[in-house]
Amino acid sequence: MNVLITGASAGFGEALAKLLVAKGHKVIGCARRLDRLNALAEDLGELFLPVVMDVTDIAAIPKILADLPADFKQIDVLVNNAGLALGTEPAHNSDLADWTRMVDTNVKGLMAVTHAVLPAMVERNSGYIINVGSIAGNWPYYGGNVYGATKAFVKQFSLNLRADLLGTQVRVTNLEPGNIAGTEFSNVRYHGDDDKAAKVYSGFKNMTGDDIGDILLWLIESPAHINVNRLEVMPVAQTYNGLTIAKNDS
Ligand code: NDP
Ligand code: 8X3
Repeated sequence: MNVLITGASAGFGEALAKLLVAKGHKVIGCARRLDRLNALAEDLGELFLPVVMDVTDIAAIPKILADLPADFKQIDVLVNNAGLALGTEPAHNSDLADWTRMVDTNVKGLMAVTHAVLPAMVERNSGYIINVGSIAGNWPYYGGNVYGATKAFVKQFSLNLRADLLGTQVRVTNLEPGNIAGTEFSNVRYHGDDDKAAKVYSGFKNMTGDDIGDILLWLIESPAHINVNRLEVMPVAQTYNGLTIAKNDS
């Protein structure tokens, strides 16, 4: 199978690329940092094709795909994984530039790659799009504001894609992970404050990018007649916090 992964230079994307190549699949590994992709290519060999793609550069995406070498051109599985959170401040203290970048990457970038890849899947009547959403798209939390809203978009877009694909064999899944350690996610979210990022994962048994890679591999290798619509996963240490009331009588 040929699998295109956006955000293959770190975290979930990198973990999945390694698992896929070990199983003999071909991977088109996309991201902005070519040095990291090249290092992966050195490890993984010719089944891994490093491709520089910034998903926010929407105009460039169709040409990047059109220029893929012949044996990587057919995309059987698209894993829309590139994404980021920026900041944990409440909305009234947030940076508008952070909000805009999250929308450009998590929403518009994901839309653009999907738009470029989907028609060929429909034409072949076969293919699989896995969107990496988040629990933040399901559950509101303090400081989640625009990040959570982008992931709610990803969830509903995934479900609406399936509605449009009725009668075809093209599958769509929204994977909704909770708190996952060992990736760059929190380092990016805290704008490079690595101490703050590390504290997010201290004091409990973490899930890791490798756990998510395993789940993605399982989805990709699942039988072609099954569509997993949504899959929410969390470490056992994490759960819902419930509704709350700000009391002024205590
Ligand atoms: P990482 O920060 O470790 O990896 C993010 C990947 O996305 C990197 O490869 C990065 O590569 C790439 N990326 C970021 N911006 C762009 C862009 N504009 N164009 C192309 N690639 C881009 O994060 P995770 O692996 O943890 O997260 C992956 C996905 O999972 C994200 O969508 C995230 O929102 C989601 N998620 C993460 C959770 C977590 O707790 N870790 C939980 C739930 C969901 P480069 O910088 O080289 O471009
Ligand atoms: C990231 C998971 O719990 O930090 O999507 O929102 S969480």
